[in-house]
Amino acid sequence: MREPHEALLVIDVQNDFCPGGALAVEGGDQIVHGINELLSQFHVRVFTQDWHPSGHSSFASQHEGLDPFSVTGFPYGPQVLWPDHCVQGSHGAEFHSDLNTDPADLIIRKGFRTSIDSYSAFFENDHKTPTGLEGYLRTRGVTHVTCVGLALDFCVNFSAVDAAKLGFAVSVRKDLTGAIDLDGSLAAAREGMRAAGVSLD
Ligand code: VGL
Ligand code: ZN
Repeated sequence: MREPHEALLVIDVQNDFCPGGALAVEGGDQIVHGINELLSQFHVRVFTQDWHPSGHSSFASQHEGLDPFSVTGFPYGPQVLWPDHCVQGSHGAEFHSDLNTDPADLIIRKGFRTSIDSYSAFFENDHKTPTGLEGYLRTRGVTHVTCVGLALDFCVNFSAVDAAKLGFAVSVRKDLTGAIDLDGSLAAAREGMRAAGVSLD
């Protein structure tokens, strides 16, 4: 068993990020068993769920003439345009059916504001709007966060870097993640996490 001040953060293990899903990560389903096993070691367990309204501004379908995986300017900076995914209430937004969600203390939903995307479990993509997770973890006495889930180069990366910036000690269990790897995003994510002091093992 881990120490009481250590939390496990299980990020976006949802059907749309698994093979057959709208934004599938290769092997995304193969991490589920390992995550289930790891859950029993932690006192504090938080899951995130990407949870977009239909017509979300991050969907390429809302931008005439722009293709999925292209990048466009949003008020808060560059934003990748995604295929429609994790639409609230859809099968794609549900957790993978083999993921044991019973041990979750808290399930935090993100990306539910139409005009702003949210990769990180802590802040939306404006890097300002908080999700409330920081306060939750602090009031539970958490100082260490272990991140697993999907996708390593987007939501896991942003969550891990934000956690480190907030002063948590952060490690990412790379074997329990999977990457989208879009135009060098994986290499950039690795470098960003390293620079933020995240341990990637
Ligand atoms: C994610 C792209 C769009 C993720 C979520 O979970 O990494 N990536 N929405
Ligand atoms: Zn999303």
